[in-house]
Amino acid sequence: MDAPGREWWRDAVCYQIYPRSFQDSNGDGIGDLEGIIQRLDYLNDGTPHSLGIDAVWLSPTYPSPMADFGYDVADYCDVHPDFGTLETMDRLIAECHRRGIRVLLDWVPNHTSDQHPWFIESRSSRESPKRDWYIWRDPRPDGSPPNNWRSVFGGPAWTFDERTGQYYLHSFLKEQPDLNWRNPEVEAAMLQTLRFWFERGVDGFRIDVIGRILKHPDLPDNPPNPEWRPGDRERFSQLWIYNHNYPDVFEAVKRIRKVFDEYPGRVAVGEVFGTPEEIARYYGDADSPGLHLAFNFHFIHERGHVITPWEAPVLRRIIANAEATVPPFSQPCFALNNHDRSRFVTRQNHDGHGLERARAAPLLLLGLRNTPFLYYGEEIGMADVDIPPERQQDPARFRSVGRDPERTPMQWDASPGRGFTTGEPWLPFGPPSPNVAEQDGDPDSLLSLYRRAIWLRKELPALRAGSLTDLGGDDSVVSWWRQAPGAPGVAVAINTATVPARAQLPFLRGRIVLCTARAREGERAGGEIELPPLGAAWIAEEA
Ligand code: TEU
Ligand code: CA
Repeated sequence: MDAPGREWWRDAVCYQIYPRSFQDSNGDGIGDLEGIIQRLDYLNDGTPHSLGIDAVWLSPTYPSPMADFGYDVADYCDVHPDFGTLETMDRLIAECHRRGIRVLLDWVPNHTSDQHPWFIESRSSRESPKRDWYIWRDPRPDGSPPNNWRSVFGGPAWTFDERTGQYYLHSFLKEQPDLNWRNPEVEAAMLQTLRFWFERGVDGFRIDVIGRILKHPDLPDNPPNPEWRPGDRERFSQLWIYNHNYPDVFEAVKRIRKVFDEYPGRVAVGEVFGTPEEIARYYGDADSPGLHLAFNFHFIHERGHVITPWEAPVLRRIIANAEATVPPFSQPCFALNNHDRSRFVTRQNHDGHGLERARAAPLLLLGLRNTPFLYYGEEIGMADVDIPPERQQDPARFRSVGRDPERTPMQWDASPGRGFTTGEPWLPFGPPSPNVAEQDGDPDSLLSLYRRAIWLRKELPALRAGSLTDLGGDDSVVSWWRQAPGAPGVAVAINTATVPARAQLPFLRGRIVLCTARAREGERAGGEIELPPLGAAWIAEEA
């Protein structure tokens, strides 16, 4: 399946499935593992009629009270009955592997559910052998929490437990107590959960909020953020220096990596936040590696909650920063969407041109030197869905509506159940278009563009594995050049302006192999080409 000596994940196109929302197989309105199995041919049937996905990442599928829809894990070594059983997961892994699709699960090491047996034991008494598995502290003399840390989802990061008279720390919901990674027993127990799944054939993990697992040992107050203004989100009111990307995290990551190395071919992809330098640090060093890959979300947001504009100079800076910082033994890992963020089409629609930008998006994401992650529905241009107050599910309210709008069920067709369910979906569908059925046979559809992009990437070594050189560009055009030994070079050019623009190419003879305007594909290209408004193209060198 792979070139000898080259790890599969370097060439892979990955696809995030939010299991509740991909395919329901039993009419309860909740997506499940059996449903995912039914849809695997859509992801990769070995032909360019399918998307050509190489790996799926499933958001958490473990037993959970679902306070945070599975990111509150009650048992790391089982499957939630809503999704199936361990047997279904074994079959899903086998069915994926039969199609050459790798399987990544979601590992949540920072916190468990408050219903996890470890926490139930820990909170039972101050003398519990598991007391120190979580982070318990006495109140301050006035009864207030031990420090000023705020929860990511708002409110204090501490909850007082009447029974034992202490506070416990939770970086997210109070139903998600933080594990104490300074206790070696906790680390050992968590690492064992990785081995459990590796033994069952899982190919790797996306690691949830890895940057928070170790805090400053003294838990000091965080300093106020001087840039914060009333009305900004509360969690930005302080600088997270003692509970986020704290230096000890980077050493723990290396110990976690060693468990991955016990099982050949496995990959660790971290959900990390920070500057390009902080992201790069998660990869570790050549002689003591950390994560294989660390997500770079800068195309979504660079700092805090400010949406990254679709502007050539900004995109160019993000690419240059990643190229300059990620160590040479690995490569960047970009995503334009995930289950926590407003979808691209909506995010980039301030002037009504969101869908046009969404056509250029795959040429950016799949044209970069990186392991790209798509989010289900991105390939058909799904937008955020308005959720009426009585249907809202997500308890996290850092946006007024939480994260439900980007988590709505996959739209397979325009039927009442959208091909997703025969029952009542757990979140409303929104309008029946876009959907897979309407785009499937249409060569001009976004879905067809994604399919062509992914299959071309497999065919062109320069795109899959080549080096990247910035081609300069200007305020309208961001462009770069991909090159691999013995293979035709490929130029990627993206016009972020709403008027036509010209892109300079570094060779005299080439051909457009992919374009947001399909009619342009096959066109010969000289030293420069004209790009349509918000358009993009891949141009391959010809001998
Ligand atoms: O997210 C971590 C996280 O901090 C982001 O959710 C982000 O800060 C947030 O969306 C607000 O901007 C991960 C998971 O992806 C998320 O779904 C979980 O809720 C969270 O961890 C807790 O496990
Ligand atoms: Ca179901």
